[in-house]
Amino acid sequence: MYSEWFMQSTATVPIPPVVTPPPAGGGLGGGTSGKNGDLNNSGRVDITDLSILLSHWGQSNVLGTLDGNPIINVNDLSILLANWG
Ligand SMILES: [Ca+2]
Repeated sequence: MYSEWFMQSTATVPIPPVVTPPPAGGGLGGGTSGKNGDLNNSGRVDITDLSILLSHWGQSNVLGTLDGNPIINVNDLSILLANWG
């Protein structure tokens, strides 16, 4: 019984992919694609960009922000979602 529990507890748990933040100096809004919110310069604003933004939520002066305010908050999220796609 114990060994059964042990085998279950060591089951493989899927690990989410690591999101690489944009390069330092570019800032969250400083992508080269021209789309405000394209944080990874992929040419699209999608779930990856949203993930990057959320991973820096509430932080200040980390990578810059989309709206120019130093704190990453709902204003940055709104800009990102407005440019979605
Ligand atoms: Ca992107």
